This record gives sequence, C-alpha cells and structure tokens, in this order.
Amino acid sequence: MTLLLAIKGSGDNWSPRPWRDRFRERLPGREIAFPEEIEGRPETVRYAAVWKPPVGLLTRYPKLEVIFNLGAGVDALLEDKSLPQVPLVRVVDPDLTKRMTEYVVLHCLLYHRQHMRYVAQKAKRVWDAPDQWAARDVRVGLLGLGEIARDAAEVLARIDFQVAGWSRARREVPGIACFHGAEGPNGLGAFLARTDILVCLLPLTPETRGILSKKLFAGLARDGVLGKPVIINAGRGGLQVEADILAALDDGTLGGATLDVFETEPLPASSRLWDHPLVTITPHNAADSSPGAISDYIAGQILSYEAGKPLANVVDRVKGY
Ligand code: NDP
Ligand code: OXD
Repeated sequence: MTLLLAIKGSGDNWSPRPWRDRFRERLPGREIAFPEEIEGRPETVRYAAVWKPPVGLLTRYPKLEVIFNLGAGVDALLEDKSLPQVPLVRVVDPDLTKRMTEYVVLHCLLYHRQHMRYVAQKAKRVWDAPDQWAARDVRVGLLGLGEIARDAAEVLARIDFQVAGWSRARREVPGIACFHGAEGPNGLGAFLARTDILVCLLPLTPETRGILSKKLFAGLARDGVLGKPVIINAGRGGLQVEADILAALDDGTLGGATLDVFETEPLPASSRLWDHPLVTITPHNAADSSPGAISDYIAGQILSYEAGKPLANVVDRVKGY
C-alpha cells in the first residue's frame, strides 16, 4: 500500500520532507510518496495524508480508503467538492491541543495583566503602577467547547478566571459554565453578556462563517474590569468580519483584538489591521503542526484500522467539522 503525502503550507513546519521522513520511520516497509512519485500507478494509493492539496487531486486514486487531514480544521479540504466520499479523519492530538492552550492562555494573560500598557509606558520611560485586579474578576468566554477549547478552559479555570464555553449541542464540562445554541437562557446572547475576553475556537462552517461581527461584539459585556471587551481569534479567518473588527475598535465597542487567522492569508500588506494600535497579529501559528507528533498519530490510526478497529475523529461532512 502507498500513503500519499500532499502538503502545501506556508511556514517551516509544512516543509514536506520532514513529514515524509517521519512517516517512513513510523510505517517501515510501506511506500510513502508525493504525487509526482506515483504517476502512472494511482491504484497503489490506499491512504492520503494531506494539507491543502490541489483541488481534484484525490479523485485520481481509485483505491483510496481514508483521507487524513494533517490539521484539526478541515474547512479548506471540504471546499473541494470533488473530494472522494471516503472517511475523512482530522487531527486530535495532545501536542496540537497543548500548543493551542499555550496561545490562548498567553493572550488572555496579556490582556488581564495589562501588558500592552507596560509596553507603551516603557517606550516613554513611565513608571506607573495601575490597579491590578485578580483573575477571578475576569470572565473568559470560549466560542467552541471542542477538543482544544476544553483543554484551554481547564487551564484558564485552574488559574482562576471565570470560564464559560459555547457549543452547538448541550455540553457539561466540570468547572466551566456551559452555554449552547443561538437562543434561550443558555444561548449565545447570555454567553456574550457575561464575557470580557472572547476566545474563538470554532471550526469554519457555513453556520459559523462571519460570526465575529458587529452584531456579536455589541452583545459582549461592558461592565468588566478590563473596561472594554476584547477578542482573540485562533479558529479561522473566515469566522471574522475584519471591517467590523476595525470599526468596533475605532468606536470603542472593543478594547483589543488578537488575531492568528485572517480572511486572506498571508494578511495583505495593505490591511489596516497591521497599523492598528489595538490589534495583535500572529501568522497563523497559534499551534504549529508538528510532523513528529502528527505522523505518529496518523500512523497509529492506520495500524489500528488495519487491525480492524474503527477510525477515530472522523469528520461529519454534514456538520462540516
Ligand atoms: P472540535 O470539532 O473538537 O470542536 C468544535 C467546537 O465548536 C465544538 O464544541 C462544537 O460544538 C462547536 N461548534 C461548531 N459549530 C458550532 C455552531 N454552529 N454553534 C456553536 N458551536 C459550534 O474542534 P477543535 O477544538 O479540535 O478545533 C477547533 C478549530 O480550531 C479547528 O476547526 C481549526 O479551525 C482551529 N485550529 C486553529 C489552529 C491555529 O493554529 N490557529 C490550530 C488548530 C486548530 P459541539 O461540541 O456541540 O459539536
Ligand atoms: C489546524 C491548523 O487546523 O493548524 O490544525 O490551523
């Protein structure tokens, strides 16, 4: 059997060769090949491990049994309407989850501990010690209560933030106030009304596209110790309306925005987000996808599938995640 490897990504961690080397170590005796290496014998491909492959590529392999996405989010892959109707498995792995948790906790703490203020003070040689509230006075709200958000929520709660999460279906997570759905006393409105730091960890689907909008920002709490609510988006750029974020920062609806993902990536040099003093930008690397950890995870799934066990973390194509 051949495992096809098709990777197109920006950033050092998407360089294809380290991925191939690691898969070869973990699956000895199997062919691990890039598309150009198996031209003329497409029927050998049984599995594909992919990140943003060219549209239509996977239709070439008639014996393909499973597609493994090399990341957690499958939105880019599902845009390919010709994607073969075989199981699509996404990444759920402690390495990726913990990296995301680091990002979320770091940026919540930067807002909570007023870090930008000290950066500005240093530039002006100002020694000023403003009041510092406790974490228990700050309400963090996570949009999404999935694999990543639950881990981040647990760590945030451990350091005493008041943590809530919002999901599609009703969830129960110990120590976390759980909200779900659009309406009702436990719906989105109630969740936003108790949120000072909004962290978006949703997948991009037709239902969630553009959710970080003017309307949503207007629903956030305005009585918090931070003075104004702030947002952190590490989900996908398509979840945010960038013009609305800029307008909300300019009119004082939001006090800050930390963005790892953008409507267009890389973020164009012409974007006003680059210049905005209240915006923090990271280049879609809240969590690097580690070739080591993720190849191990996929190789493990292949071996267990071949031993007759069910695949884990198969995407529901109707829900889109
Ligand atoms: P999961 O599928 O485990 O969790 C998704 C969560 O979102 C679930 O709680 C789900 O609700 C909720 N959700 C989905 N649709 C809706 C909706 N319409 N209304 C309310 N809640 C909804 O995903 P992960 O936690 O593994 O990953 C989340 C996303 O993080 C990925 O899809 C990816 O886009 C992004 N990501 C970004 C990275 C980066 O470097 N910036 C790295 C890794 C991931 P329910 O529980 O009811 O199903
Ligand atoms: C992912 C990502 O979805 O890195 O895993 O964005």
